[in-house]
Amino acid sequence: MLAGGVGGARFLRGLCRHTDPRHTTVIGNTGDDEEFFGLHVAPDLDTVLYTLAGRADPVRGWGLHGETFHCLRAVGTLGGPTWFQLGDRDLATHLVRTAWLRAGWSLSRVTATLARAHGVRVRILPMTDDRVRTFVHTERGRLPFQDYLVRGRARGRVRRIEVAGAARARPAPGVLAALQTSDAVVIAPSNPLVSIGPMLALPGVRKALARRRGAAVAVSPLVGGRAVRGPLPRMLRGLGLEVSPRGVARLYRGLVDV
Ligand code: FO1
Repeated sequence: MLAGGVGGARFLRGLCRHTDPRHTTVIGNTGDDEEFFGLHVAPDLDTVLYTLAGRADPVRGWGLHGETFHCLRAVGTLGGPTWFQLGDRDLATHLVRTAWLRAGWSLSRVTATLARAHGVRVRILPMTDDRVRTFVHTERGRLPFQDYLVRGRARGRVRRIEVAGAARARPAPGVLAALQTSDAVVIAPSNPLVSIGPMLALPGVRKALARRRGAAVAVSPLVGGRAVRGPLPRMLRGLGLEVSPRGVARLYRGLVDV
């Protein structure tokens, strides 16, 4: 399964009730990853991890259930930025991830180690171990994804989505093999532009999907013209694309059967 953040993670949780988690692989978007206070934050991978571990905040969908924000408040009193809400226990994830990455581990190894620590048996693969960064171009300029979504509340007409670094990045070990050899591929009801799009922009991913023999199914993140979550309708409109499951299907033309 290819998945972004909250919508993808919740769908995956449902899917895993009907599949053997040990035979399920999720490929997660890392285009949203950002550095805060020198720490590597991987929101989509963490949302998948926390959701599958049964520890995600049930209302927000991201972050940990029962989280506290003492550190963030202390940052605020010192005059530091607080627009991206990093919880106290969530910070532990970013601390160990950053330490392991600095020690030379790949993001794949970090992610697998965190999944084991949470008792998650589904295989979680980052889409790439290389640095890929999604930027949203609006009339307000070129914004890193979290700046656009969280700090700027997805304001401004979207003109272009840029996935910087994708052309030179390699899919993480196991990604292309999973797409080629699995019985079925499911594209989760995630944002096709900024969650799934960065994965499709990696060399070899589109080809692997187009050539595979088993079923490939995409689930629309739009229901009744509204997104399950997030600013997708606004983004599609800004780009002049149809706000409907058909509009989403067009983005996956040649890649999925259903
Ligand atoms: N989303 C928000 O709308 N506001 C936040 O302050 C915020 C903090 C945050 C911290 C850790 C994390 O893993 C995710 C967080 N998210 C927050 C969600 C995230 O911005 C997006 O939902 C994803 O990047 C899009 O899939």
